[in-house]
Amino acid sequence: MVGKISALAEGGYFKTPPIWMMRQAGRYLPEYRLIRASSPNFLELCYSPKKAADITLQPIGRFDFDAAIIFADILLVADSLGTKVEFKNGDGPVLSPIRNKQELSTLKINPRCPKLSKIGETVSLVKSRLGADKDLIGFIGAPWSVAAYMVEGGTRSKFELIKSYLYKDAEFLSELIDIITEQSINYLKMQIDAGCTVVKIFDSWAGVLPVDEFYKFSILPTAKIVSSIKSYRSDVSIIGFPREAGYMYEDYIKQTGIDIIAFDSKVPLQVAHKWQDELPVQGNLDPSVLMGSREVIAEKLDKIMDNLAGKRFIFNLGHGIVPGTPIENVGFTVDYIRNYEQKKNSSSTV
Ligand code: 1CP
Repeated sequence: MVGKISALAEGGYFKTPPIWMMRQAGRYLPEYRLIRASSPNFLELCYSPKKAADITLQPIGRFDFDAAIIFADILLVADSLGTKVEFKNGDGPVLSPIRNKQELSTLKINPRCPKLSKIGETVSLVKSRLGADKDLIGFIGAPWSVAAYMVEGGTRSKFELIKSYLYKDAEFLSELIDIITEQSINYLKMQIDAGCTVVKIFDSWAGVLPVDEFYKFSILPTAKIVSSIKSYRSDVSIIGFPREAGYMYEDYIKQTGIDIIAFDSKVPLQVAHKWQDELPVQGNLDPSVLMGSREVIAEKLDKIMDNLAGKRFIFNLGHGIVPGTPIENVGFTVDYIRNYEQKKNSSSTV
């Protein structure tokens, strides 16, 4: 038996689309906050297989999502290369920055990093407890997005510093991206060996790249990762998410070799509908909609389903769930999508 996302990537179709949500394990869940309160260090929590497996399965227990995504973070790759990474409560990540060749030379590619092997243990634990009808999603940050945090030393709204390197020292940037790419391939292979059936590449900051640089620093490294993974295990499906890539989504789809495109809330549904002739699409409810009334949520879900459910589709958000999201609205959304077909048929026969 394969999960629905894997089946879609292999050409299957479901009238009722599979559903999961980005950041489905996280702060909007009281059961997550409970474990988190007893583990002040976020990275240590990621490296605790038993706790990370419990967290991964929390949203499956509550909402019966069609896929579990391993509780971890895209910045673990930076940590594994030797960068100091800290999550200060509420302020996002803080990293020891990599801004010159000397700092770059401190990074070490490590195919059997003991810390990352903890994530392999999490994958195995989750796998043993997850129904065979569900996909288990592993992930990495795309090299560009991980590099953005490493150069900036944390989250920035426009990533102006790393963007300056595009033009003043592209060679340094290429070297950094190559190192991240190689370590990410090692890490993805390990997640796949441990039992992930789907992997996702989060290029969260792809949207800050201009056209030429988008080819060089988003598409090319992603294509390299995809071809390595495909030659390693051709049965694993790869989801690409070049967030806010705008007009560049189509080249990304054509040139990276990904199996499924995840798209953000700014992509018009008619555009995603056209992409469905080429590959399954995943998206794109704005996470803030889940803060709205049931009427508003239903109206937005109708629009997404009417446009996309007729072809290969995975229901998801356009970005991660916001911490203050009412849990009832997540449950309402899952039920609404699952009952949609039936509701449509009964209203058309009245
Ligand atoms: O305080 C806490 O409890 C930590 C909050 C948190 C969580 C729950 C962070 C910090 N990371 C995570 C888990 C996580 N991160 C998952 C697995 C859980 C799931 O999806 O259910 C995943 C897939 C990620 C991926 C991730 N981390 C991305 C890519 C997706 C995206 O949101 O664009 C990014 C950019 C990060 C970096 C990150 N991790 C955490 C923070 C606060 C940040 C910075 C975000 C930013 O720069 O705005």
